[in-house]
Amino acid sequence: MSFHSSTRHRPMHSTPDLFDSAPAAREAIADGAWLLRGFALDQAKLLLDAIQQVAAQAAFRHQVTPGGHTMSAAMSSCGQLGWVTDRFGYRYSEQDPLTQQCWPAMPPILRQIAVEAAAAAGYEGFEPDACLINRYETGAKMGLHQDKDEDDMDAPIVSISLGAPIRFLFGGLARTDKAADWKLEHGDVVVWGGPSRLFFHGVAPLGKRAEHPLTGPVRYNLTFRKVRV
Ligand code: MD3
Ligand code: FE
Repeated sequence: MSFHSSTRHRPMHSTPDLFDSAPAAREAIADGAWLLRGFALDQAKLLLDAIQQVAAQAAFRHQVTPGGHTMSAAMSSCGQLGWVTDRFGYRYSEQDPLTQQCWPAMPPILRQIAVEAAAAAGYEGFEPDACLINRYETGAKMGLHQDKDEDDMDAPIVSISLGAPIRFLFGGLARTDKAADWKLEHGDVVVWGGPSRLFFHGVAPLGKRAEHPLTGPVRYNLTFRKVRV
């Protein structure tokens, strides 16, 4: 995977030419979690096209939580399994409840970048069977939660941010652990494995002025998961 050199963090006096041939920068942001700034930048347009192709078959929808709240982020899924919530609970499902059809196949361009990002973070052989797609419009957010509906807790989760920037929050294994605050921007990829796989996390409301030339005032987040062992 190529890497946008201007997004690299280099020591102030290092020689740019030497540094430019180094592997993509990875920043440790928690125990087992790596931030790969700009890892998906070169492919961003293709990824956005693939999202639209998925959404043409499995429309973005605002799901309802078991507590009766309508989620502010709209969601879709592709791959073998999609994540569904309704009044009865959360679960992974092989069918889209809106169409009663299988979810669209995971576009190869999506799978490929997720597998490459996992490997770049030290998780070789990642085989995602689900890709969840979140769409945030102005004010949309996601409260602090853990991702634990997957059977396979050894596999990492890979997340790709596209479009408008957002403040991402993550804490620790307990809901009350102090949450750190990171800005996630277009093209950023985060790989969550090891202990961080079960850390509480969420995103602050998409800001009124947050936008990106390719998406306008909209942010997409892709998360790749291995659900079945
Ligand atoms: C840390 N999505 O879909 S991505 C989700 O920006 C979700 O749409 C957020 O949380 C979003 O479940 C955050 C970053 C992320 C994703 C999964 C994680 C961080 C994670 C799983 C475990 C720990
Ligand atoms: Fe999550």
